[in-house]
Amino acid sequence: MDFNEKRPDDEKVLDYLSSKVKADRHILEFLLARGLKTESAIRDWIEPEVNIPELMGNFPDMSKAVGILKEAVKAGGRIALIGDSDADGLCSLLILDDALSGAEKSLFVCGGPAHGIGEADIDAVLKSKPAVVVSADVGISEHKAAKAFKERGIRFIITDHHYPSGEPAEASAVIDSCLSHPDTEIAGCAAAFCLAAAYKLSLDKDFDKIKIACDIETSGLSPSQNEIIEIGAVRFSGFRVIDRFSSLLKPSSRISPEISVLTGISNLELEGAPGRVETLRRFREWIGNDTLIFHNAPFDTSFIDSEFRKYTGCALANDVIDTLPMSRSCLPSQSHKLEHLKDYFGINAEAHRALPDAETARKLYTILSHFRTPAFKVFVEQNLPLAALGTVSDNIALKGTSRALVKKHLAGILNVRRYSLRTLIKKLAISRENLREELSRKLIPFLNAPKRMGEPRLALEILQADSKKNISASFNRVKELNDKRQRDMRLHFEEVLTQIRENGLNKKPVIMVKAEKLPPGLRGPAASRISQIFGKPSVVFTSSSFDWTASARGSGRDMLELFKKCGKGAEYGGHPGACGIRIKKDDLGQFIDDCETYFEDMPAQKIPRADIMWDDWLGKNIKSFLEILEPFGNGNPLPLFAAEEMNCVSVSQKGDKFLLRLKKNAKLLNIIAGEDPGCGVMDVIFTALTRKKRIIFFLKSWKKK
Ligand SMILES: [Mn+2]
Repeated sequence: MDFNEKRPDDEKVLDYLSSKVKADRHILEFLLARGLKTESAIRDWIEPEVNIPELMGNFPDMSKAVGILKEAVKAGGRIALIGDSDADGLCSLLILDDALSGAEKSLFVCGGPAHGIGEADIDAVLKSKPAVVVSADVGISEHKAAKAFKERGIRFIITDHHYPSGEPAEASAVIDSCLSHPDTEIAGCAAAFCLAAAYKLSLDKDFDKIKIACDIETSGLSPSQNEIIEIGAVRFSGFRVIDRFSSLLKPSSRISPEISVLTGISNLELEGAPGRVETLRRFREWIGNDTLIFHNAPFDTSFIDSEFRKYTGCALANDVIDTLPMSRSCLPSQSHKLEHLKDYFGINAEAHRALPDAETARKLYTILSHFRTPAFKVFVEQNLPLAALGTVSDNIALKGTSRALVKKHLAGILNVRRYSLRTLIKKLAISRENLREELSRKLIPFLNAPKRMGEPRLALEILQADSKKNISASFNRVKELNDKRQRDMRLHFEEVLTQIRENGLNKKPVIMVKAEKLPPGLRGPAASRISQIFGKPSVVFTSSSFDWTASARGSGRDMLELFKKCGKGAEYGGHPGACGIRIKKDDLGQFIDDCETYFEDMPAQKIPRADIMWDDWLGKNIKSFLEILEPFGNGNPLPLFAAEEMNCVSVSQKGDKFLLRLKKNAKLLNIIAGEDPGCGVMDVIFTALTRKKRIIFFLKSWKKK
């Protein structure tokens, strides 16, 4: 049986981590087994934070995009927002709409059956006579739209999270996570949130003014007795870093071991440091008359002032901003140490050397300067839950930012003030308990129904409604569509399943099925269900007069790569886990053959390996363990436990499942298994599911004795 083998130095790594991170050793062991390698990655997992400044900084075009919006709004120009018509696109539109409140704007959703901005959509947008068009959850492959806007002198900002098929569309600014940081998967609405939040931040009148964030390291606490040993500084304007200054300063005597530990600077390093006088003069010249920002400014300025006087002949005369009192006034109940604030705002930076701390002070200033204004705080509270909802709806891998969004902010959806959403949550009877499941089962399909059933504009109509009167009609219409969607699915999906079983398609490494009667809008959901049922990648085709269109679900495999390899001459797009392709009728046979060969040549997916030994957990509280690791789903599968040599006490049959009672060291384990293993001693790999607070187990493998 294939348990994870412990490597000899794992214990040492665990000892180290336990001393650094406050968490149960089993959790640390589990996260190591899941491939989290660094202390900060593990800390982020245990205490996830949505890192707003870092997020915005990831997009190289952010300043440009914000500049375009500001200019247009100032001139009274109209902003047209066009989004995909699924739940992710709709959430993106709501977020941008909120950020641009007060501006002249029009909202559109893509109206065609396929993903993308169609001709009719372009016409509708142009009719609104916009100065700027912002796309949401769509746009990176929209060459036609980009060209139409450019020809008319309309500036085009793309916010998207898709890979372009071919060259990216030409736009004035591109906010696409796939282009700027493809390693962190985020939803379209998270990309839109970044632009929206950056725009909100930029409304401060001092925002673009050049400032310098600084930090120093010193040989002690007293400016009269100790010295600066390192200076770090970042000159910036808005979100844009202009220049950095970083230098050690040779001290007049050796620094103490305590200071070495505290600062991470050794005497050896300082021996080779540049001279004090020259460095201080260079720094003085570098800062010019710009405003300086420090965290706890009196400490730093007293040192700098004293050394400036001593070595350059004049005092420190620049304006100074201190982020410490700013932090006290906007977060009254927090610790205000730079370290704690970093965690609070989820700012990533190495600690304690001067330049990284200056970098932290810059990010802290950017965010605090607006958190001080209640409007930004409210904006964040109201819109992060929408970004979380879109993340869930798009089945984004639950890692990093996306995990933090869902874990920390999804619950906030119940406090979103927008009338339409509040009404939907009430009408759909969404309960607080098992919120993610409730939203996935009720709200998200409801929002997706209009797109799937060919009336995409209805969902936007509902979400824009602001009174009982104008929401009722569209609500009832969407409800009808949603009911019909469910009926259609029930009706046609059974046929698809029968077709798969009768033709043995489920025995193949990838399930490719032609679902002629399935309404095209149900292709994606059908592919998801097939992958779920059979645990394999699936491709579901529906046909039109000249071509076949398919939706694919990866079940852990990269389907976009598959399309790249086998879909010559076809149009395709999406994410590795969920994507679509359109193929000419004549090419279908060849395509299916190529895909099957491609998968047959790939190494088989490994039998699941256990993440952690259950034996160590006998008698532990597994519920709290699961709560820390939640939310589970794409990118964060349920933990697999291994238990060795369990005694099978009894077996009983329930429907087509078997309930086993296993025992070891007087502890019982109830397992639901697919087959009757016969009694004996067995090793098992199993998952633990929290469903209505009960824990259910699945037997994966066993041996008889
Ligand atoms: Mn999306």
